Order: sequence, then structure tokens, then C-alpha cells
Amino acid sequence: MTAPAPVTGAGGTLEPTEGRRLLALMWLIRAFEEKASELYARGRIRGLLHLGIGQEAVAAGAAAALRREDRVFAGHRAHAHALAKGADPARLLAELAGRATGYCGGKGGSMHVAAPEVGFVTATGIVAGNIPLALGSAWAATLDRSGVVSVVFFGDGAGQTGSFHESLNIAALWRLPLVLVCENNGYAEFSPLSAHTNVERLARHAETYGIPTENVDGNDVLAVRAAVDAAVRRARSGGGPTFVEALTYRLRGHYEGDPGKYRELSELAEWKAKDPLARFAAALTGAGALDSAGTDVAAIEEVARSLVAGAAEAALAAPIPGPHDLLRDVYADASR
Ligand SMILES: Cc1ncc(C[n+]2csc(CCOP(=O)(O)OP(=O)(O)O)c2C)c(N)n1
Ligand SMILES: [Mg+2]
Repeated sequence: MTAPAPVTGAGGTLEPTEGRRLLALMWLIRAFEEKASELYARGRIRGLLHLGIGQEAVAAGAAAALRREDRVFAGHRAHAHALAKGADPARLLAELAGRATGYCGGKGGSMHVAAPEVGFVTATGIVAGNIPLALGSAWAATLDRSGVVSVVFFGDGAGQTGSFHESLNIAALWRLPLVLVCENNGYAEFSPLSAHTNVERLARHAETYGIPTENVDGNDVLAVRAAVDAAVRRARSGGGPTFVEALTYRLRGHYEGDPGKYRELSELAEWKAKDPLARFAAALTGAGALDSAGTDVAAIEEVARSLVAGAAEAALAAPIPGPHDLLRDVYADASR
């Protein structure tokens, strides 16, 4: 039997073992979010829940180019980024369900979860609020000469804010080790891109500030990995920031429960056919890294689903924070 050939996609090549590991990560993210959706429908997760189903290749591909000490900042659609950076699914799901065993003791929830021990600095519900935070982190890394790279993920809607533009300007001027990853999914809440800007590609803003840009197919995990890898190398070697624009699509509503009246079903179907998990599985199968009968893919999916089922069971069995936890981990003067 001949050894499987390296897997080649647009802009990237990788060994079969790494390919399977990457597919397993994408399946973990998908299974995690599908479980979160189910728990939300059952009332076990409260508040707004934003899922990134369909966008998994961006977080997975980007994280594959990072070191553990590199720092990731995400927004309100952040589960994929946390998991890709190495967050424990059980602690993450417990956080979403508001349990004391969650990463933030159940007080951060989906939109404000942080797992700094794996370099996932924070999610944030403030659109574009993470960009100046990542800028500060990149400035700190420059002062410390630590070689750490900061990566910030944000959407096309975030690109219309003042803090986005101010941060890009300073990042370029000070050549900071920052990688800006724009997940352009064509919508900000219920507004298509054309309703909030005349600029179709956000990378054009970055060009204005003198930042090198990469446009990638955000549903091609190898293309994302290659683009972010080049950006990280540039940042680590003192070459300053890079703007990576990944074109992708969310297959779920803006939030769980969104009736989705603002888009055509045909558009959804078109993007379902470009599902990043199915595409990558097909590429791996074509390269001989997975068997053509689909047994290997089914096994990868099964492992992810059972891991997440265990995480959900543990999360729901965990206590909710008690009154004594109220002033713990928050900026409050308990003496007053
Ligand atoms: C500062 C701020 N303004 C408005 C909102 C409300 N809001 C939440 S998500 C969102 C759209 C964000 O769109 P985009 O950046 O494209 O991210 P996506 O939801 O597509 O992932 C808006 C306007 C907010 N959370 N924060
Ligand atoms: Mg968007």
C-alpha cells in the first residue's frame, strides 16, 4: 500500500495526519455548535446565541498557523475561535450554559468568554471592540520583544466602525505584530454588505492605511491557513500587520431564533453546497488521506459528537454560580 500523498488545496499543502487533525477540529466546532443550538432550543442556554456554522474553516485554518502563546481576540460569534485555539469544549459549553465550571465561572457566557490559558484572550459582544484590544496586545508584545503575535477576528459589519479605522492606522504606523482576519459573511445582523458600505471588499480599507492584504476563500481551510501563516510570519519577523479577508457565509441566522427573512433560500442553498467541512473531507479523500467509502469521515464526526455529548452532560450537571460568587472575578469593591 502506498502512503497517502500530501493534501493540496488552494494555496496550501499539508501532511495527511495534519489534514485529519484539522478536519477533526472542524467537526468538533460543528458538533459543538449544533449541540449549543439544541441546548438553546431546550432553554438550557439563555440570552443571545450567535453560531458560526458554515464559517468553521476560518478559525480552524487560522489557528493552525499559530503557536500556543499567540493571542486570539474574537467577537460575538466566537465559539470556533476559542475551540480552535485549544479551549476545552466542556468548560466552554459550561460557560454558555452559565455554570460555575465554565471558563468564567458562568458569568461571561457565549459573548464574553475568555480562556487566556490557551491564548484565547476574549470574545466580546461589542462589535469591533476587540480590535483596539488586539492592537494593545500587539503593542505590548513589541515592547516586551516577546515574539507573540496577536490575531483578531471580526466581521464585515465591524469594518464600518471608528475603532476599526483608528486601529488599522496605528497598527500600520507602528508596524505592530497584528493579524487582522475579517470574516466577510456578507451580512451585519439583517443588513447585506451593500446596505452598510459602498466598499465591497474590506481589504481596500487596509490598503488605504498601507497594510498588505490577502483575499481568501474562507470556506477553504488550506487557503486560510496559508494566508494566515504568511501573515503570522510577517508579524513575527517585524514586518507589521496584515489584513486577511476571508469570504464566507453563515448557514444559520444572525442569532438562534432569527427568522431570516432578509435572504433568499436559493442563496442559502448555494452556500450549503460550499460547506467547508464537506469540501475539506472531499479534498482529503481525493488525496487518499481518508477512505473513499466515507468510513473515516463518519468516524471523525462520531468522535466529535460523542465528545460534545459528554461535555453537555457534564455542563448540565454542574452547579450554577451562587450568591457568594457574585462579587468574585469582577471589578467591585466588596468592602463598600
Ligand atoms: C458597538 C456595537 N454596535 C452594535 C451592536 C449590535 N450588533 C451585534 S452583531 C452586529 C452585526 C455585526 O456584523 P459583523 O461584524 O459582520 O459580524 P457577523 O454578525 O456577521 O459575524 C451588530 C450591529 C453591537 N453588539 N455592538
Ligand atoms: Mg458579517
